[in-house]
Amino acid sequence: MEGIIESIKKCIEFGKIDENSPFPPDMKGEKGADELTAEALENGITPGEILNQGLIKGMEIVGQKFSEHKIFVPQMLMSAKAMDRAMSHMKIYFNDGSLTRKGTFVMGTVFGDLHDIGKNLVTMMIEGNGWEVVDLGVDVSSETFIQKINEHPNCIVGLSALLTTTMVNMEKVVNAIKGCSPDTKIIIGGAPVNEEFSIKIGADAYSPDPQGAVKYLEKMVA
Ligand code: B1M
Repeated sequence: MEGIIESIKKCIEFGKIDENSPFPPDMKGEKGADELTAEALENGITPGEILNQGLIKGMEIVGQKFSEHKIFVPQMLMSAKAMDRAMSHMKIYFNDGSLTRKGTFVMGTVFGDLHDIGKNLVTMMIEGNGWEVVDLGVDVSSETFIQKINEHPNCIVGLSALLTTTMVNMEKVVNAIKGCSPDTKIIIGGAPVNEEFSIKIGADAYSPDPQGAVKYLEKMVA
């Protein structure tokens, strides 16, 4: 049984979606995250074990490698696809309450900004680490963030911006959120921002990459 969990972890780490997927070339013809997750469930392995020992552990390795520049965006996207496929078998257990999420993460690219590739990587990593993600998309107003925070009490908020002209909008969003909901934690990221900027605008944290955001969230629920 340990073997199948290890194989699931490996499929996530290397982005092996299913038996037919040609990527990665050295795993061609082997079963992927899709078949192995279904098989593990059929063999009576608990959804919790599959999620925590296989899928999340695999995603942690992906995040670590990305932070260390050992893998790049395309590999990370393949891992996210493998994760998505495996999670399609797990949805039923979240719905019936036998699996629970670690918390809710509300994420968006701030108003004026249409870049979403980095945001999507962050949300995929966070979802893959066991969080419910409410992805608000791009060009998100302060009002929309506040509305979603009200709908998801105790959520943690993530803001992304890629332009020097929209990073200033982050400050407006942070002020608006903190004005209505001072205890809501906010993490920011995106190419033009840094730790110093995050402190200046009153955000609670900054991360240069998805893995840093995952670690911050983990700290919040530890
Ligand atoms: Co735009 N663009 N763009 N663009 N674009 C940049 C950002 C730019 C640096 C290009 C350049 O001039 N060299 C430049 C910004 C200059 C500046 O502000 N200093 C720029 C510009 C000027 C523009 C337009 C104004 C161009 C124009 O129309 N004249 C326009 C603006 C539109 C708008 O937003 N209102 C524009 C438009 C576009 C496209 C629509 C064509 C497209 C976006 C498509 C899309 O996102 N769906 C686009 C793209 C693709 C880029 C580049 C080429 C790539 C951005 C990207 O996706 N990077 C970019 C140049 C570059 O970076 N080489 C550029 C890959 C992505 C994985 O990285 O988003 O940084 P990134 O995310 C990282 C981290 O930052 C971090 O994690 C991710 C993974 O490591 N991260 C977080 C991000 N958010 C986080 C949140 C966190 C934690 C970590 O916690 C919450």
